[in-house]
Amino acid sequence: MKLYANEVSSATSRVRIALALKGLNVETQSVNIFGADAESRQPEYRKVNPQGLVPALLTDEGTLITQSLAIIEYLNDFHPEPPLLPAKLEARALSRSVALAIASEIHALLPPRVALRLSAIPGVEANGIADWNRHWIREGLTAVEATIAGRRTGPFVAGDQPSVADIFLFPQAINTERAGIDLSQWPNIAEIVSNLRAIPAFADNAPAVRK
Ligand SMILES: N[C@@H](CCC(=O)N[C@@H](CS)C(=O)NCC(=O)O)C(=O)O
Repeated sequence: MKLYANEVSSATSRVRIALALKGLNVETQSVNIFGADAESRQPEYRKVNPQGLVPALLTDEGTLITQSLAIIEYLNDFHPEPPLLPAKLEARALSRSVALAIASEIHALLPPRVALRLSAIPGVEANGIADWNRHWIREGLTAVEATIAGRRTGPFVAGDQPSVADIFLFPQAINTERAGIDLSQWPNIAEIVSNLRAIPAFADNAPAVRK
């Protein structure tokens, strides 16, 4: 298998965490995603992934899988241990809900392509983009906190084992702190993230800081 990846990308970090939890090694091809003429925007990479995004996973059968949740569910089906979705139906749904709340309602508003487009609008400055990012992070994580408050039964979002919800939460939480936002305002998230930091598969695969 080959993973098209970027070390700063939080969506790639999710897949790296899942691979580490499973103990799987894959070949990695780094794709630059920053700047108007980034490699990810070039026709060559669009032939690989028409969305021009990372991560993307090329399976041993030669099939390309895009979107981190689909990639992680594929890996979970391919190599079932340890399971990355809880056994109980409601907990499985909660885990996917939280993963999607982060991927679709927070992260989707923050990546390089969004910043690039915002910066092309006359009058929008770098601090305006930083403000935009903090707004969507705060609104999104406040909703995630309310979603999981009272429903947690263990040290993680949905149960006694890390699941896809934790895999999506961790990189977002790391980037939230890097944006200067204190996690302590969301007590459940702060506690879960502190538990996840103690697990090497998470700690070793956080998104890198952009140089
Ligand atoms: N929903 C996608 C998001 C993928 C995504 O936005 N990846 C970012 C890096 S974290 C990217 O490739 N960005 C390139 C760009 O924004 O131009 C997933 O979960 O895989």
